[in-house]
Amino acid sequence: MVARLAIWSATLATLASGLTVNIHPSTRYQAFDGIGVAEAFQRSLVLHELNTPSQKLALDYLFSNKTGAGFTILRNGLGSSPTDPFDHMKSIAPTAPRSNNSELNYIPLPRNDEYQVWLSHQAISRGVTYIYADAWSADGYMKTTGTDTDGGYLCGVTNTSCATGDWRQSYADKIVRYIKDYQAQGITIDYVDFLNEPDLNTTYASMQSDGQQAADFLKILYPTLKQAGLTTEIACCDGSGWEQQRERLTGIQEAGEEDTLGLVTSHGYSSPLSTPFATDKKVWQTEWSTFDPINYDWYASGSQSEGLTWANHIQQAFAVSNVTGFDNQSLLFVNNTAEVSVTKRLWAHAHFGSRFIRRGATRIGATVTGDSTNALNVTAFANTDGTTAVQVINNGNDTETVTLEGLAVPRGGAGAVRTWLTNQLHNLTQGSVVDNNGCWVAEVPAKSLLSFVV
Ligand SMILES: *[C@@H]1O[C@H](CO)[C@@H](O)[C@H](O)[C@H]1NC(C)=O
Ligand SMILES: *[C@@H]1O[C@H](CO)[C@@H](O)[C@H](O)[C@H]1NC(C)=O
Ligand SMILES: *[C@@H]1O[C@H](CO)[C@@H](O)[C@H](O)[C@H]1NC(C)=O
Ligand SMILES: *[C@@H]1O[C@H](CO)[C@@H](O)[C@H](O)[C@H]1NC(C)=O
Ligand SMILES: *[C@@H]1O[C@H](CO)[C@@H](O)[C@H](O)[C@H]1NC(C)=O
Ligand SMILES: *[C@@H]1O[C@H](CO)[C@@H](O)[C@H](O)[C@H]1NC(C)=O
Ligand SMILES: *[C@@H]1O[C@H](CO)[C@@H](O)[C@H](O)[C@H]1NC(C)=O
Ligand SMILES: *[C@@H]1O[C@H](CO)[C@@H](O)[C@H](O)[C@H]1NC(C)=O
Ligand SMILES: *[C@@H]1O[C@H](CO)[C@@H](O)[C@H](O)[C@H]1NC(C)=O
Ligand SMILES: CC(=O)N[C@H]1CO[C@H](CO)[C@@H](O)[C@@H]1O
Repeated sequence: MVARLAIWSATLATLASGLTVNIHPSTRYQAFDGIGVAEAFQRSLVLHELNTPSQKLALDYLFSNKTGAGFTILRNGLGSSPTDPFDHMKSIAPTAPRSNNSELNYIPLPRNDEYQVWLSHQAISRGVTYIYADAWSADGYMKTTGTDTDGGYLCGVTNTSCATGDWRQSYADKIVRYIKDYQAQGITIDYVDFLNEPDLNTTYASMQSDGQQAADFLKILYPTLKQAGLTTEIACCDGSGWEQQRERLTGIQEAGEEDTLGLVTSHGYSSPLSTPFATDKKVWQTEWSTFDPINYDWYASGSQSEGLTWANHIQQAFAVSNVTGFDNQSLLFVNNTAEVSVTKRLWAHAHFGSRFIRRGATRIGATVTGDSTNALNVTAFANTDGTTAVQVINNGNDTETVTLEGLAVPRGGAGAVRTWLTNQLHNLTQGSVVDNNGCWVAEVPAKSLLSFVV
C-alpha cells in the first residue's frame, strides 16, 4: 500500500510540472475534407504492375483506414499529350480536328486513364471520398505554341491571338467528355482543374495563365459543365506555390469569376503555405514534395525530406493556412514488382487521415499552457460522431508530460481515450492515457507526434 502511494505521488509530481493541452470545442474553424495522394503521370500503372500481395499492401498503406494512412482524396491527371511514352499522359482527343468549330477527335480512355480508373475503384473501395482530376495543359493544337509541353497559353484568353481561332469552348467540351468517360466507368469526379502550376513554363506538359486568363476560361467552362448536367465543381489553379496561387485567385476575384469555383488549390514548392487566402472557398494544398533521394528518417538532422518536417507542414497548413485538404509527398516507393517500402512521411500523414479525422470534421481550438517556451504544436478536430482527434507535435529535445483538458469524459472514461505515437522508433504505435481526476495524461517523447483520440 505504502509503496503504491509513493509511486502515485511521484507520478503526480511529474504531472504537475508538465504542459497542458487545452481543447476548446466551441471555437470552431474550417471543415476538414481529408488528406490525399496523387498518382498521375502513369504512377497508377506502377501500382497496377505490382504482384498481388505487394499491390494490396501498397493500396492499403495509402487508403486503408485501418492499417494505412487513410487518404481520402485521389488526384488524377487529365491528359494532354498526343502520345504516351514514358510517363506522358495521353489526351482523349490527341489529334487536331479540322477547326475550332469542329467536334474533337475523341478516342476511348487511353492507358493512363485505364489505370487511373482501376486505381480510383481501388481507392473508393477503401474509403476514398474525393476524386480530383487535374489537367497539366490543354492539347497543343488549342494553344499559342502548338504543343502541350513548354508552356504557352490557351487560345482565346486575354493577350492571345491564334490563327486557328478561340479554342476555349473546345477545351471545355473535352473536360466534360473526360468527366463523362469516368462517369461511364462508375467514377464521379468531384473536382476538376484545367491548370497545373500555370506560373511555370516547363519541359513537360504545362500551360501558363494568370488570374485574368483563368477567368476568361472559367466564363466558358462553368456554363459548359452546368449545361452537361454535371455536378463536378471547378478547382483552380494549382499554382506552384502559395503566393503564386494567391496572385491568381486575386486575379479571378478581380475579374468577377470567383463564384464559378468550388475549390481553390495550391502547391507548396515555389513559396510555402502562409497566411490564409482571402476567400470563403475551400482550399486544398494539392502537391508539395522534395526531390531529395529516398529518405526513410523521421528525424535525423531536421532536413526537408524527414517525416517530422512534413508532420509540421501538414499541421501548419490546417492551423495557419486554413486549408481543408492536404495532398501527397513521396510516401511510398516501388522498386520492382514485388518491393514496396514506405517512408516515415506516410505515418506523418496518417495522423491526419481518416483513421482519426473524418470528412465533415471541424477543426476546433487547441492551445498549450504551462511553459511559454515549450516546443509543442497542437491541432484538434471534432468528428461528427462525437470523437475528437488531437495532434501534439513535440519539436523539442525533451520528453513532455502532457495533460489533455477541455473535452467531456467519454463513455468508458479514460479507457476510451487512445494515443498513437510516431517518431524514429514508432509508426503509429497505440497507447493509453493515465487518468488524473478526469484529465488524461500521456508522455510525448522528443521529436514525436502523438495523437489523442477521445
Ligand atoms: C473506412 O473504409 C471503409 C471502406 O474500406 C468505409 O466503408 C468506411 O466508411 C471507412 N470508415 C471511415 C470512418 O472513414
Ligand atoms: C518556354 O520555355 C521554352 C524553353 O526555354 C522557350 O523556348 C519558350 O519560348 C517558352 N515559352 C513561353 C510561352 O514563354
Ligand atoms: C496583356 O499584355 C499587356 C501588354 O503587354 C500587359 O500589360 C498585360 O498585363 C497583359 N495581360 C495579361 C492578362 O497577360
Ligand atoms: C473559333 O474561333 C473564332 C475566331 O476566334 C471564334 O469567332 C469562334 O467563336 C470560335 N469557335 C468556337 C466554337 O468557339
Ligand atoms: C477558412 O476557410 C473557410 C472555408 O473553408 C472560410 O469560410 C473561412 O472564412 C476561412 N477563415 C480564414 C481565417 O480565412
Ligand atoms: C508551432 O510552434 C512554433 C514555436 O512555438 C510557433 O512559432 C508556430 O507558430 C507554431 N505553429 C502552430 C501551427 O501552432
Ligand atoms: C531495388 O531492387 C534491386 C534489385 O532487386 C536492388 O538491388 C536494389 O537494392 C533495390 N533498391 C532499393 C532502393 O531498395
Ligand atoms: C516503421 O516504418 C519504417 C519505414 O517507414 C520501417 O523501416 C520500420 O521498420 C517500422 N518500424 C516499426 C516498429 O514498425
Ligand atoms: C535541441 O537541441 C539542439 C541541438 O543541441 C538545439 O540546437 C536546439 O535549440 C534544441 N531545441 C530546443 C527546442 O531546445
Ligand atoms: C509529386 C509527388 O511527390 N508525387 C508522389 C505522390 O505520392 C505518390 C505515392 O507515394 C508517388 O508515387 C508520387 O510520385
